[in-house]
Amino acid sequence: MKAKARCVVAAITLLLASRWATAATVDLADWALKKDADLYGIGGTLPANVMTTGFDFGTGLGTLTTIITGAGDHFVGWFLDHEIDELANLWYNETGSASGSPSVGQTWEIDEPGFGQSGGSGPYVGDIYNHLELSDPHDSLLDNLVFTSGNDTITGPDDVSMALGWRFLLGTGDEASISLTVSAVRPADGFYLTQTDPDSNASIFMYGILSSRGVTVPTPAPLLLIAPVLLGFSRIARQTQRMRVAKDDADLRQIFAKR
Ligand SMILES: [Ca+2]
Ligand SMILES: [Ca+2]
Ligand SMILES: [Ca+2]
Ligand SMILES: [Ca+2]
Repeated sequence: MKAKARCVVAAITLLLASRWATAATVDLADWALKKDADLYGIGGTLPANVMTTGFDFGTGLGTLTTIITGAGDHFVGWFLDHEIDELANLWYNETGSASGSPSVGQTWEIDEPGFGQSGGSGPYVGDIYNHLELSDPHDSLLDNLVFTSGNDTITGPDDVSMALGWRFLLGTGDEASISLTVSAVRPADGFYLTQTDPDSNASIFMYGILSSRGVTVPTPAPLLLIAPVLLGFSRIARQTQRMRVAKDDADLRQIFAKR
């Protein structure tokens, strides 16, 4: 019996070891926060009312909490560009989906992050980042769609990035707390976004909640006109910030091309 028990323990240990060995690697390549009129991004510093202690900026897993006060309309939106198993199968072999129904005032988007690098579904450039950047307390431009940019839609796979936004109204003395979580564990219910690497058979899940005292959700505003000049300047600034990432991508392509 003792030998049999030892066999069972050994089998379980082997199973657990193999699961650890095959666990996918998740990296956060880029992030941005739009808080009311202000945009924060990679290489910059987040404002003091964003709590990051529960979030790992290396893996992009954990919880980010933003506290908002001040009477009037508000917008809080997060853009996160994760890569799953980039070293094993690169970053553009991934897909995304939305599950459940967003809450009132909540918007979302899953798209290629805006660089249209080679690989994935070809010459396709997503508009998710521009949508986050141009959202404000009066309107969220997040399109509630997967891999759709203007009139262009792809089925993927491609480079997946995800965004969640909230519009809400605060009265005098009100306070809102927006918690955004990215986890490798699928939520039991509620609205959430999924990013999947089918080659790694691995997924991450992004969801959030707005909790508040005395918050009401404003009615939707008409679409704002996009300011092309503003868009151009911000694209240049962001591309400069992303040069390191782009270089890493180029290095990886060279490595894989040699294989
Ligand atoms: Ca991948
Ligand atoms: Ca889009
Ligand atoms: Ca990426
Ligand atoms: Ca990605």
